Amino acid sequence: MLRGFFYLTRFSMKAAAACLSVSLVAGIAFAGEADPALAIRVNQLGFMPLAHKVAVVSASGATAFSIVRAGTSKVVYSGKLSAAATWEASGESVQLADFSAFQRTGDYQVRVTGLPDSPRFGVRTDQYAQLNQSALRYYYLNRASIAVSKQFAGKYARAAGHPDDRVIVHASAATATRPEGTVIASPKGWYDAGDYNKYIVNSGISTYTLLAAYEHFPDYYRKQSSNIPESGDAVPDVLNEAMWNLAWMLTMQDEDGGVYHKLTNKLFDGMVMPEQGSVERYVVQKTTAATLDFAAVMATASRIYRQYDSAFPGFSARALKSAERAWQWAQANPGVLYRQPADVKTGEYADRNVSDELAWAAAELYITTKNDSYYQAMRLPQVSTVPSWSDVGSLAWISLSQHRSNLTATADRQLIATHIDQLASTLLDRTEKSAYNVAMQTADFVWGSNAVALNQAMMLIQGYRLNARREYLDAAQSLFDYVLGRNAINRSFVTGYGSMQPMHPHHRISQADGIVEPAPGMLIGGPTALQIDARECKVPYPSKVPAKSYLDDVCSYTTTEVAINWNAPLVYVSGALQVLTR
Ligand code: 9MR
Ligand code: 9MR
Repeated sequence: MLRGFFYLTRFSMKAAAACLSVSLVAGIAFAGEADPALAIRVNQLGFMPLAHKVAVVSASGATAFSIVRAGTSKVVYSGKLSAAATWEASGESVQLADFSAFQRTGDYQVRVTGLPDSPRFGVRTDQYAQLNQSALRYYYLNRASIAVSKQFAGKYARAAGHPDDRVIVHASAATATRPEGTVIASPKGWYDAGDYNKYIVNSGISTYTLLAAYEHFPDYYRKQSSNIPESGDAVPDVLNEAMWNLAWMLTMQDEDGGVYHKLTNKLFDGMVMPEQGSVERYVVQKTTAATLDFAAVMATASRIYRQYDSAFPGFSARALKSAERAWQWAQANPGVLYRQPADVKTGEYADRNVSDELAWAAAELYITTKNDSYYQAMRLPQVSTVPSWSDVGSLAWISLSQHRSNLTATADRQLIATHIDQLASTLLDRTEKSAYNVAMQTADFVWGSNAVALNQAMMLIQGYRLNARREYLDAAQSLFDYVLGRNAINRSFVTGYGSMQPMHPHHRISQADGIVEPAPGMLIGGPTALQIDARECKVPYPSKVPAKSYLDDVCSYTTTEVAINWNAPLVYVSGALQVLTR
């Protein structure tokens, strides 16, 4: 099996990368032989000097590794490989090279005798600042209803799309005061993903995660500039960016306090630029999930923007009032689930259980108003879970933990700490038992698996912020490494970063703009064995194994799409590691 490796010891990464893409294009694996490009996997962006640093090495019988200066034979560190073990999600037998003790800045590669060197990586004190900035800029580049100008986007400049100033109330959303066909204005917001629709449920967790990044690391984000039109004003860019979506979300509240589930075309737009997209757009059905997510985000925004009232006059008060009206609507309408109307074919975000949304909204309203009745309305399950668009319960624990020294006597501080710590410790336990040293398990390879990894990292970071257990931060680092190349296909899953990058995201702008390189800083969905799009792909998936079931092709919307809820934890985690590992 290792035959191919011996003469490939100095096999350059570029050649290896070329080989891999050729094999993918041709749809053939290296039959019977381990893929040389897969020998040593490492975070291809690199590390902060004081970070936990681990590479994954295909088991080859070797027992030692070294770190060399990139492109040379100058050994700067040597260590022992761990015993071989199998990662169930990829079926591979691998060893770990832990070089955390090596802290010198520079550019390096991992070397194991008999294997091709790892991709290059850097060690620097500001290693994640630029990625954090690009990840945030993704939101600017995907703003609806505004042109993206050359000054702020360079070659990614584009015309305005989807003005959404004349949106039609769909039959499913009709009321006596806004009958079917009523026209409302609902501009701004971010495009959800590869498609141009705007969905409140997914906006909830996405906007919250950006607001939490600011609320947890205000000093960092006050200094961070992301070169957007608002840069240089008195407001941190992350809050300026979030405001673009908050302004849209406010328009999605009906007069009775309920919130429309989505603003959408009837059919997905083709693979066209925004300005060529459909102008006939609808607001569809008010739902309990959308209304509660809205309440949670507006309550959060109200307390965060309070100090920026001169930049956004009246916003903080308006957001709170809107959140309370949404809460009341949800109290009166506790079980209105989304049902896709027959004439609407776009994304559903149809959550079937809204108890977590209720608890999250109650928690944010409690923190912002200090009104105990909200705390009492919060009924969260005993076991906390990793957040996703449909599972937002832990967002309540994140906010309660953040504000735990400033809550009323009603709040059970111990319970809050226990919930954060239990989840972090479960994830740490999985990490320590994992052949890859990551919390990701086979069951985590769902649609958007890369965001599962980063939301796990975000929860580990909460554990670390609570009780300073260094292992939690290290386990979060491992998951960040995973999305940047230390994975079963030796690929970075972030556009523009790493030696092997996603080049064909399922993203209408990236497809239609005629530019080869997708804009940097987009996290693509990642491997999943679902393959429900396989029939639309001219090239077969190279593997059915969950952690390897990935196709860098626009056809593969389950593995290469981008989305606001996936990029948000990329912003959060890259910023947090930049701040916490210094
Ligand atoms: O482009 C659409 C993408 O944004 C969605 O996530 C995905 C699932 O809803 O659907 C994509 O649209 C595809 C449609 O579902 C099936 N026909 C081909 C479309 C484009 O690939
Ligand atoms: O991320 C969503 C995933 O969890 C769901 O299983 C899937 C099908 O409902 O939809 C995904 O979200 C897509 C949305 O429906 C439309 N815009 C693109 C989103 C990312 O693929």
